[in-house]
Amino acid sequence: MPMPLKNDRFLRALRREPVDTTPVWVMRQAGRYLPEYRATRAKAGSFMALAQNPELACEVTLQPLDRYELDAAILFSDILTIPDAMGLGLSFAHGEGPQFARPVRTRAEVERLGVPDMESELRYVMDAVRVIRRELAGRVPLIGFSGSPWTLACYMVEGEGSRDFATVKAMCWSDPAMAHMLLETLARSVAAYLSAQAAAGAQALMIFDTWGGLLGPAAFREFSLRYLSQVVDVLKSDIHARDLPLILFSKGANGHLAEMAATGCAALGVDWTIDLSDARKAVDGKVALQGNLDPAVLRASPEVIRREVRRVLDSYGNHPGHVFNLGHGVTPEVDPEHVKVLVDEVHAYSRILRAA
Ligand code: 1CP
Repeated sequence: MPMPLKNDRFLRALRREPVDTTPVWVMRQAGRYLPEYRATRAKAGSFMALAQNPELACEVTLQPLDRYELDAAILFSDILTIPDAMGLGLSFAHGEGPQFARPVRTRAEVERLGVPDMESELRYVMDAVRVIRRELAGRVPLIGFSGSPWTLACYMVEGEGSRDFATVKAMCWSDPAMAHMLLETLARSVAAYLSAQAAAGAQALMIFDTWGGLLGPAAFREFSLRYLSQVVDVLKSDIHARDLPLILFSKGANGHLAEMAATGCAALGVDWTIDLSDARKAVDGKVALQGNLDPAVLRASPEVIRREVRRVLDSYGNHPGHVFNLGHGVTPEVDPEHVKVLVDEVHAYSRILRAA
């Protein structure tokens, strides 16, 4: 029998139920800004060796929880595990950006792609989920995650990170049928991947559509939102995932919050370019919101961090359904003490807000 949760604020907030204080976690909370993370990665030898070792992946997942009063853990892995399992050959050059040995460019290459087998080719991810759930022993809930079909396609076609992902966008315009074939395979893979993480013990699920905002409105609907929606539909009728809250995060797509909320997800991640009060109006209170402090604020002084945390909490106001987070991942040069300032201020100030 799994242990009952000692801290369920995060899950309660996602269900828009009342909580004693606003739950908080930080995107990329396990990462290069932590010296203990860098030490474990050095021990593993490389980022992929770390991600593929369930015990070490568990160790780095728990590191930020030992430092800060976080209300959720997130599986330590990467969104690019799916394309790697499809045979594209993932590596990280000198711990920097990702690179694929075999990017997908032609129709034949798209046709050859299949949905990976979750309990063999991606078994290391499911094993990590099982080990982390055991070691968490009910401290906080565990978030499983995937990239969105569109964001995975960006990396698979480009072959590496990029500012504009012009190669995949060119494919969308020059051969839309081929782009859709790729996105269909990815949507089935993402749904199967998240279902398998739910079966292994994940307690909430999040989809990162980091590059949704590169698309204009019509293209966003056609190449990103349509497939996010497909994944939500599959998960809603999936025996393992149907009771888990699902968070969708499309960075730079604040013009689409209402449409995204209409997919039936539980919550939306929000970047820092919109006030949460406006985001709440856009979704009409129908989903929870997660966000949205600008990660660059963590480079400022503790006084400024506290002030900006309060600004985000005030903007959401005293309503149910807020999970505090950054608007994107914490960056490597951030002082770990500044993350503590953020987490503690979220809890302290949101208690005051509730009492007011
Ligand atoms: O050497 C290292 O340590 C590399 C840094 C790193 C880390 C810490 C990478 C390479 N991936 C991760 C872990 C990771 N990636 C997590 C772990 C859980 C957490 O603590 O949050 C998660 C959720 C991701 C998700 C991820 N990977 C996204 C989506 C979220 C986002 O930040 O937009 C994306 C786009 C990636 C690709 C990727 N993997 C790694 C890097 C440096 C990148 C970005 C490359 C680029 O800029 O295009």
